[in-house]
Amino acid sequence: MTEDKPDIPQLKEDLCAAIDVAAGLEGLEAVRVHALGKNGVVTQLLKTLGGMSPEERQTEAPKIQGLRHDISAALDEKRAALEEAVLQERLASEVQDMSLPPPEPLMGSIHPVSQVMDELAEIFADLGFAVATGPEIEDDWHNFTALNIPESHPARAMHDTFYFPSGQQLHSGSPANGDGAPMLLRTHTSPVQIRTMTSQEPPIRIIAPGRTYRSDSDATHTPMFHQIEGLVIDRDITMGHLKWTLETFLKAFFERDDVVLRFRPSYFPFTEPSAEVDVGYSIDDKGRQVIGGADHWMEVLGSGMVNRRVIAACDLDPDTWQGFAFGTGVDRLAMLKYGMDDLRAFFDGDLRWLRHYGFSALDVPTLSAGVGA
Ligand code: 2U9
Repeated sequence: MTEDKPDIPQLKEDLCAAIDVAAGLEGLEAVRVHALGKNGVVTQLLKTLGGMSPEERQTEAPKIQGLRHDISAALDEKRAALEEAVLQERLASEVQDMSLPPPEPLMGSIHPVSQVMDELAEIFADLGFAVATGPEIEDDWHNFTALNIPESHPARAMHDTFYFPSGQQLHSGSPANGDGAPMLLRTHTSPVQIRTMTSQEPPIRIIAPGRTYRSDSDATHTPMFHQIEGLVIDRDITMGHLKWTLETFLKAFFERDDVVLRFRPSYFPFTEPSAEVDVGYSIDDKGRQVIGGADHWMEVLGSGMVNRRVIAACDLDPDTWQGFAFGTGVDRLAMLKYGMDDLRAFFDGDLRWLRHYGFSALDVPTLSAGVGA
């Protein structure tokens, strides 16, 4: 071996000794950089292969590459041993206190009105209906006039409307709003359907759930209550479509196949013909009303074919477009399904009531799992 030739066995011995004594992962990394880093001793040796004659390279290359391989393997082995030691040390020093109390249970609950609104959205989504919303402060045209309830109409008085002091313009942009007519709290969600009909092309299939207001307060009426209305506008729509939709909806909502409906002729200014819908129920051993059968009847919905005048008010041709609509009270549906007897308790904010009747935030209504899980 000539003078300038490196002593590979010696180098290997020195590097292996350094690897052996490396105390931690950082120390080992320093040895790796010293040997195999960009300017490491083994790397430098590998670079010398380029300057050798083919004969010399044939004898030297296996030695240098063997050195790199051995050092690399020694480093891997030592790293695994050090990592294992670190793990063992953590396992020995960290303790799990199995006597710690469990986490606090979830706070709060979903109000039955929100739960029923979610159930309704789920059921109607399955039937192809989108959810539409609109302002709770409305103008006269969207809440009344467009719905075929002109100023002199007795239905205006029936609605017990909350008006804002006149001249107070909180909202603008509707055709009949420029004349200073007072704004009002919507008395039904129907203006949402009017806004949809004037801004979207048919076919339309929407439900409009939300808060509504009437100056009325007793055991069965609160000044603020929740409604859901539905609207379909398309070609060749008949009362058959209305009947099937309401039957399918009520069967899904009450989760029973024996729901029986009765359609009674009625009158609403915005539908012609109009029908009130009763659902059959019976009384169980404990005197409770149970939906199903045809022993007794209770009114649950109003409905009808959308009045031609309403379609025309929204600038659609009533000879081309027809539709059906329906409306019901969400609070009332919640009471019927979940057995509450006093509507006023819905809005008292009594935590005991909410704990009793509320739903878990984790129980999201789905058709597959049952909408009222
Ligand atoms: C448009 C056209 C027609 C919605 C309808 C009813 C019948 C109805 C009441 C039920 C109980 C309200 O909560 S309640 O007091 N609603 O009886 N609602 S048809 O008809 C419409 C709506 C919008 C454009």
